[in-house]
Amino acid sequence: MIAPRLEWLLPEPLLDPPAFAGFGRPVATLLARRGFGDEAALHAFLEAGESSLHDVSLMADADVALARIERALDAGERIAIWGDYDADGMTAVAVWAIALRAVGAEAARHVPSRLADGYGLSRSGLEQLAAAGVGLVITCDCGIVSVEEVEVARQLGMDVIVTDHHLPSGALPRALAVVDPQRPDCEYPDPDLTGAGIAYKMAAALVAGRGAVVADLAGIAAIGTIADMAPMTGESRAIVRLGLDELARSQRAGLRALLARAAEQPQRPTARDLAFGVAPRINAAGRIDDAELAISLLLEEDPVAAERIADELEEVHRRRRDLTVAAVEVANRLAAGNPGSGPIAIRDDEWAPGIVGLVAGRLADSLARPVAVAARVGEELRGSVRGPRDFHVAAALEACAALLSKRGGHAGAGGFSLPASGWNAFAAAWTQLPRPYPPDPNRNPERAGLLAVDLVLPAAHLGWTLADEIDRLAPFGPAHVEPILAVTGLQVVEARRVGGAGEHLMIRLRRGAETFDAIAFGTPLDRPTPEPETWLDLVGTLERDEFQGEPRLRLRTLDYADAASSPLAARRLATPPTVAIAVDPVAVG
Ligand SMILES: [Mn+2]
Repeated sequence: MIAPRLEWLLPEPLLDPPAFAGFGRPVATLLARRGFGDEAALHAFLEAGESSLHDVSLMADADVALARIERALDAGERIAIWGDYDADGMTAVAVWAIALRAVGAEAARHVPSRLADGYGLSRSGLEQLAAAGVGLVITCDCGIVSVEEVEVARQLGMDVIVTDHHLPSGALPRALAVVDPQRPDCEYPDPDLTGAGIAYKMAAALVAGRGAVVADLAGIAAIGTIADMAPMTGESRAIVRLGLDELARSQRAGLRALLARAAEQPQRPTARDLAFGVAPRINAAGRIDDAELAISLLLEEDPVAAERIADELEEVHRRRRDLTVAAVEVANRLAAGNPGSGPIAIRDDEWAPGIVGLVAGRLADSLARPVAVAARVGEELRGSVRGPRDFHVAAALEACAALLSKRGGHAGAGGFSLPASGWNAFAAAWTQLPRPYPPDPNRNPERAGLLAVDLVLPAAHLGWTLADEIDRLAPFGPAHVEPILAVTGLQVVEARRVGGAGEHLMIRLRRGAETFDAIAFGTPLDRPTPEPETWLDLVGTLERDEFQGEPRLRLRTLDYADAASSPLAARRLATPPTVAIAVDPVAVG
């Protein structure tokens, strides 16, 4: 008997879902669960695009900022873009650079080095810009907390326009304009835009205002929007939909070279390609090389140069991947010495500081515990924290403030630095923090191994109609995830281990006279292989792929269990006998 490996969180059955034109009962059930009340709301969501964008003037200071940029353009004043070394920040820089070029200005670019400078504005960088004759600095994806540095810029005779989406820390910087929907006094209807999303809104307004036309602004902003995990709702969804269309048709040599390497079908890139192919490549440059490498690729218009830069970035990406795999292996060994469910602190001075966030993320996901990971930079340790939802990372770092030289972040992620000599004291304090944090006796620590199911489905519904309907709900992302299905009524034909070390499990299943394939990537080796002829319930997502040149569907499986011991068994028994079918008595829901 095979029991489930994870705990399946089944949705409450929905007996009478509303109808949505063009969607069958299963997807209609899903849509009702996601809060769509009527056709109009659903249509607005699915067709999000140009008409769903809000007027940028609704953002506090946006008009002041645009007027100041106009003045700089008219006067031929030197403009600099100050960005960040992650994919959101780098794509925001590229959006501004392309837009300013379209209206006749070649802007200077300044992206700090993760290693040498760290995040945000700095005195030395501002002094360089002032010495180069810059009169106006536009920040993107940073600047809202750079209160002191904005004073430095003023003393150097430069105006600053801050565009950012991070939370202010108390007083706003005294910049000429502060464009940030997280400003407490900003009444912009959509607070979830990323740095690249805000750059797109502002830059598109600038270009339109000057009567110019330029391609690829939404396409590049879509990359940053997805990289920064913006919810796939609201204006971010509209930018991603517009951007995917634009990327498909883009003539920009750098984008074409990047998509050729990072998208499954470069002529039809998807949100998944951006998340798992494009964004990691751009991020790799900022993590272990120079952010400018990725930005120059986004901007490149010459095909020969684009190929060369794309190859170079590809190599950086491969190196970043190898470094991460090796570091996660070591980190897992180090974490094994920390039983329990409390916070963990891990340090290895061999690790590249640019990958500690990735290592912390992998461990926090697999262990469902708060994880702090640090590496050495000179006399200092730089670290990154990720944690489950019951652990407020920024608040927890605040509790260790006395032991840290720098700290910052939000609920789910954060960063810190401290003198190398202070590690033991920090690790001791950190690992003693309670879970949940802040302590709340009514909140249970999140457990590892929960699997939230969106829809329970008899196998008869698995097919192209369902796949097409689910496709129409894309792009998926936070707040609108790819539907996870629990499927029942499948009998095993054969199951076998595949992959170099047998780490994946391939299951061929039968429903009636047809076969249906399932693939479970990364199935632990101690998981039993299902026996032929047994009935299996499976949880996973519906995936299109190609087999011997023919399109086919398969279930990308996250967990499976014998029908008799699966969490669906209880629901099967609850079904009235009048609708019971021998092998398939579970209703959609
Ligand atoms: Mn960002």
